[in-house]
Amino acid sequence: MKARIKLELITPAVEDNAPIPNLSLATLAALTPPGVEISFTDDLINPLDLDGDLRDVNLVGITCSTKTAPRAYEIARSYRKRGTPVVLGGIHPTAMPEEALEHCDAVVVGEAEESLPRLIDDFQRGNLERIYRQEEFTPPEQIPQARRDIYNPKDYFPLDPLQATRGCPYLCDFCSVRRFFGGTYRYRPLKDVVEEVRSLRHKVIMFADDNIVGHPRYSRELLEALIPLRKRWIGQASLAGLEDEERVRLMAKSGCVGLLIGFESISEENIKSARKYQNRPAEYQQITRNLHRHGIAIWASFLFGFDHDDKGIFERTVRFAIEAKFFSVVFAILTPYPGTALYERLEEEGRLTDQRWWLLENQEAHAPHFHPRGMTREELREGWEWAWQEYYSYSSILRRFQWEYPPTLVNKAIYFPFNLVQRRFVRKKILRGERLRWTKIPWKRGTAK
Ligand code: B12
Ligand code: SF4
Repeated sequence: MKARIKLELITPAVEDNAPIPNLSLATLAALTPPGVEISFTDDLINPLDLDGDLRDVNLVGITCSTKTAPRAYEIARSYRKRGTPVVLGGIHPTAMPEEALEHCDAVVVGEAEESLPRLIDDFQRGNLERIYRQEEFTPPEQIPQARRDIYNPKDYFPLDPLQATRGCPYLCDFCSVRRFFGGTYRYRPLKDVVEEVRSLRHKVIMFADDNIVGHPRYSRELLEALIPLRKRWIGQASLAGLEDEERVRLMAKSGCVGLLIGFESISEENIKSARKYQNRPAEYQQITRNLHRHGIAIWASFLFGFDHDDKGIFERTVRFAIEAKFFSVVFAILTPYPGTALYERLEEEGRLTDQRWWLLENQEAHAPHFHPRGMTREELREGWEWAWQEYYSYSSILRRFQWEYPPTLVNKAIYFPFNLVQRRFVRKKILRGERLRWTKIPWKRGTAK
């Protein structure tokens, strides 16, 4: 006879962040067998007071990325101290299962569509194992519709996240996705995706796919199926394929209003050494114009610290990004995430500053977590700060506004407020380093070199 149990699902947060609903736990909720009572805490919305009252439940499940690992471990230890068993899952415990097991009772490695029901069954029978791992990647028809009823939509931006595909065939050495989700696109049956989109309450949806236009035939069918649903959508796309004007036109027609695109570097040498072969800097401008012409705003992402970066890279990149008139830009310092080819290479070359840099107190403050080639760590950090400051200066915000293109909804209504909020983010988080919502990691003191 199986015991009825209460399961608490938690998203840890390490800093004030944009309130976007998390798809991981809504997916886990959908995988949980009936008869299990689910509660949910988003640490961003309702910060957990670990010295105060915690929920009285039988089992806790925490999702965990490398950024949130220290907080996830801290929450796990607090629950375990009260005698409540804890399961950790997600991208970081998958890369570092042994480390995660130091802080919890069981780890789910990889996807959980098959593992989670098995884990809950074992738990109800009093047989919890230490590691759960699926034999195969989840067949896409078994990806369930997320259960968005676990969170209060009023706590978040008015948009619904969903996923149509998993996996990525590209080889970018700094990225965790291929090893986690596999090197082919697995795409959910179109009818499942359409049905899920129809059920969504908001006008705006966010595809949490790594590349929503990755698979040419499937993406064309998906875009066509979206047209009659009259949603607006944002998502991530790889540059491969975006030079095709027909496809971009179809994307716009299907409701696409904005794309997060990993440009990563304007240097051809960096792109090659990072094995992001699908990016061709010589085509950046044409692709950008193409998207803008169809009213699709670009949220461009760049990384600094590649081996071919010199001290001039910051100015060259910012100049390029301002001329391209990107709606918004994220500048990140290249980060060796565990389980990536980049991590392994830097470790082999003896260039990591700390093998488990993510456990340092306030990990962001210690970045870069490696010794760059073309400049010192301090110069990389200063250049990165300068780039943010420059891109979100008042003059840049004015220069980047798209006067010449048709005023889309995004362009007209959101551009200035969004960029002014970003400007504030730069002052607070990038320049003053005010990222933390918690202050101590009791089991390890930071020792950045
Ligand atoms: C959407 C997304 C975002 C959105 C987040 C929106 C939101 N609130 O969720 C935005 C754009 C804001 C974002 C930002 C960033 N992101 Co992001 N993001 C993604 C992306 C594309 C999808 C995540 C997702 O929703 N997946 C769908 C769910 C269903 O999958 P899942 O989380 O893996 O869950 C499954 C399993 O892992 C497992 N599971 C997960 N948790 C748990 C918990 C338990 C208990 C169990 C049993 C199982 C389990 O079960 C699920 C079903 O199988 C992933 C890449 C990817 N393909 O996953 C990157 C990814 C997570 N992001 C990444 C990064 C680096 C970032 C940034 C740091 C980028 C930056 N430089 O600023 C920021 C950090 C934001 C922050 N402060 O935390 C990395 C993380 C690497 C790492 N080792 O941690 C990833 C993997 C991409 C990459 N290129 O490597 N991101
Ligand atoms: S960065 Fe994007 S394109 Fe490259 S491997 Fe990761 S998910 Fe694929």
